Amino acid sequence: MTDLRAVAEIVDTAAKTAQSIEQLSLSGHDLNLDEAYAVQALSIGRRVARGERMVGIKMGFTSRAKMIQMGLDEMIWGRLTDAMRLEDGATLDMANYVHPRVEPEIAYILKKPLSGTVTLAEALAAVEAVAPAVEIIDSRYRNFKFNLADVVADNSSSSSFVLGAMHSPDIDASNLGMTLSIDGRVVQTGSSSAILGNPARSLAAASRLAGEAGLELKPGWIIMAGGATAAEALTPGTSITLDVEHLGKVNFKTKG
Ligand code: OOG
Ligand code: MG
Repeated sequence: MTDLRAVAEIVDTAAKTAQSIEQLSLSGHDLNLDEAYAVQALSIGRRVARGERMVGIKMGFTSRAKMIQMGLDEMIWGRLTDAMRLEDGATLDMANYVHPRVEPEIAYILKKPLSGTVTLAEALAAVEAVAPAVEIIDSRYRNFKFNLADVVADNSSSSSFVLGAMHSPDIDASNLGMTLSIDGRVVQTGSSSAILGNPARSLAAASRLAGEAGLELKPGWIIMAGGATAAEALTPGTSITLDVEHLGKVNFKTKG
């Protein structure tokens, strides 16, 4: 029997020290999906014990582009803590990451709890604000390679995120143009509709999947809908901007 606490320590330490590790599935820890989510919960428990606070969840593999890039086709989710949030315009120190990548996303901020299976309308009725967002993912596994259980145990590659300006949920975010640029050069273009046809569907899925794990989405929480395009690798000394139609820009820099 695998000691899930010991595995949680392995992934948490890798994230904390930005040291890559071998895939769990290749190093004697072939977890099933339930065990992988249990490891995720235990590793976030270690962060909470160090003083971090849970502030939401992120969805993964909610667009075809992301599924194709990573070779996996099942939706996953991960936990976000306050320590993962970077301010708009912040500078990210690459030394704190193994091999970070950036993704163009949409974020929802909740005003009401959400749990279990909900309709799209019920999900949207719980939203306080919608914002353009970038996620900085960073797999702790060597070469950014993993199977589904590996990535889930590694908190679904959650690493950092940046939110742009908050907007009224009355804005229809189902089909907004998204442009990701690095140093002013466009590297990814897409639409929010690439996220399950409408990112609000990802919010409803977050409620359902978290509910299956006994977790309720709480007022004030941030729900990241998942990358609308493939992720782009970060390099030092660059400026990254996401521009979302009607929602505006989000920017951060990497230390040179
Ligand atoms: C897993 C995380 C996927 C997304 O937005 O699809 C994700 C990974 O690709 O490393 O965050
Ligand atoms: Mg993401």
